[in-house]
Amino acid sequence: MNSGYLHLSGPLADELIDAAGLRDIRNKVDRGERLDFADGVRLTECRALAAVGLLAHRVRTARHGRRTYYNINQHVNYTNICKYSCKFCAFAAKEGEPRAYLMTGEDVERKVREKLDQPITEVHMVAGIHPTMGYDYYLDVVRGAKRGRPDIHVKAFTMVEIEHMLAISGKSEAEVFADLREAGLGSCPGGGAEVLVDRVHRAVFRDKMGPDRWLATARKVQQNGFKMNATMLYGHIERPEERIEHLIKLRDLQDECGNFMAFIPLAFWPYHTDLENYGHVTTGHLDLRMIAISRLMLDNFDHIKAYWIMLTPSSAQTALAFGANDIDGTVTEEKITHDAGTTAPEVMSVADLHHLIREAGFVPIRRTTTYQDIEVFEDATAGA
Ligand code: V47
Repeated sequence: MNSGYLHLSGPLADELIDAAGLRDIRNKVDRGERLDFADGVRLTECRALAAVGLLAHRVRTARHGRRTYYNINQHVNYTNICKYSCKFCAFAAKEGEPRAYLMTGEDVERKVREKLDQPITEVHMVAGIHPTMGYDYYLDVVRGAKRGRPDIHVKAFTMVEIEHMLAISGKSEAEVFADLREAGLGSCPGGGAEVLVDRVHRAVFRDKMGPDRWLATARKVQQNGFKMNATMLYGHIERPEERIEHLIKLRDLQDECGNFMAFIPLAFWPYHTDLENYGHVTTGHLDLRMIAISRLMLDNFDHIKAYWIMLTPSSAQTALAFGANDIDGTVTEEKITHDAGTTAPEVMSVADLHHLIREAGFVPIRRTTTYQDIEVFEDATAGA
């Protein structure tokens, strides 16, 4: 495979991008210059999706070549009981409802132990905001995971959960982060950001934390030495320019703190939510555009993740040629998107992840949560 394929550069590629009206943006991208809000809006409007994807693929291959990451992970959604009633969520339940559940630290330990036969390196834990469980409960679920598998990386708690802990702990910020570190927290996932725009927040996320509080909590997490991811929940009532506003807010915070690892655009699934009859499930077109625009706007993020659970495996695979360099992991058991009707399976084998990555022309790399290589599968017969 030559570098022409890799970077899709040269006069023909340039001509295609220019014909799409993106010559000035191409020049900025080739010079490594930052794109501004107006550039981002034009990328949302450009009808020639292939040209937007080509530009994003250039950035992706310049950073990562054909390297494409995945990990062997396990999701544990430790409770669905939540004091909030966000319109976009099908997962949350109120106490006493038949579908409500609450895991103890021991339950989490058992869940993690159930999978000891698999080479899992990460447990991803997020949940509802329980109205009455105390601060120690959150430390217990982390400790439970670590007891179950002491060498596992615990990536847990969205900014909503972290802010809640800070509020109920009766302790200082530094003490709470020290407690979490001591319990075994390794990093934080990117959920809960939804759309970092007040209009959207007021309409869909009700009394849950708004954009400023999400960003302020992410700043605290990063200033206290934790790495984290960032997400955007797109494909509901937000406008294209609001997606760009969201990306620029994250880019600004990354300039300031620098501890975001990956950005993950999350495709909204509407079933069993209050937005079920609002519009459409996201399309392949929008999913690929979101990945590409994220890669182009977030010049200070190392990784763009195509989360196959929300994108579906087919779109996630295609996204690898539109700017994404990570496809998430085996996942094992996922509730949030499945409650909202995703058609993706609940688990993906390593062989299937390798197949998706290889068939699209990329090299699978099994990684740690913080993007250290565990194994590079250059040879088509290795490890799959
Ligand atoms: O915060 C909720 C979203 C998030 C729906 O950091 C929905 O590596 C689609 O953040 N349709 C949780 N999405 C998932 C998450 C995540 C996933 C994978 C990897 C990482 C990471 C983080 O799911 C929530 C919310 O934004 N969500 N409801 C729904 N109906």
